[in-house]
Amino acid sequence: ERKHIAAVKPQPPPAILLSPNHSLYNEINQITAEHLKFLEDKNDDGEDNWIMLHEEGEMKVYKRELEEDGLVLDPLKAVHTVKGITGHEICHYFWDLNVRMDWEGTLESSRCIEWLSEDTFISHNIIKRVWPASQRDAVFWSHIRHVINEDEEEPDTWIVVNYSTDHPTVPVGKYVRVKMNVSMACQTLIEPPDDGEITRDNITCKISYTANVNPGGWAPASVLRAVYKREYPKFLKRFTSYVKEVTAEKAIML
Ligand code: 6CM
Repeated sequence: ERKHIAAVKPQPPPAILLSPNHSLYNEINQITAEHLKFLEDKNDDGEDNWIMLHEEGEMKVYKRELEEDGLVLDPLKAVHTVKGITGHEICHYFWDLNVRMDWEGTLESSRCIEWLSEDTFISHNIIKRVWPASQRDAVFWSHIRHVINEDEEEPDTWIVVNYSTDHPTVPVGKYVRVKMNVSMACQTLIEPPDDGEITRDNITCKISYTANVNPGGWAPASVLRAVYKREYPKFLKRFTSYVKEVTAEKAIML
């Protein structure tokens, strides 16, 4: 059954669809590989000091407290399991800039500044102002990739990485520039029905999300931590419901 599914799936490229001569080629492959390695190590970074921030049904959000020069850098990770959607769908909608503003609650605007390749673009994002801090913006590349599992019995992984970069057309100006390293990775579990085609009732998506955000300049620690505690669970709920809603009547993207 599983072999049949694998056989009809298109084969993904082994790496980014970008010329190896491009100045970001190594960085994008390396950062993506680091996220995949962290997943393979079962999110174990050698220390067990993750603090539970929020738990709701299958969704669990954790943070580690980290400050540098008075700036809150708390790494965040979350896991979630959602029925009825695939990892390809989750990653597709997380990556697709055309729909970003349909589910994003923390951005004021988002626009593409350059396409690097079919699977990667750079965007400029203006973040909603949080009182009493100055308003922030972020420039990052977004890369989507399908990673085939060498073990045929194990599910493939879909991953999106959003990673801060510089771009000559958007110098730091009006806003404080946030630096970030974010990943959304998914695996789809398929429970094949005894007969007939696979439907949305037969699929479950396991999601791992990580965010390392540097606010880039002074922001009151207590306000920032309160914003994170409220906004990350809200984002995960809103985004996954959004994907369920928009895919419900569509063909399954395996
Ligand atoms: O991952 C998320 N969204 C992605 C697509 O937009 C992208 C995120 C980019 C923005 C990350 C900004 C984090 C918030 C920074 C707050 C700074 C405010 C300072 C004022 C504090 C007093 O990867 C979902 C992001 C969900 C964020 C909660």
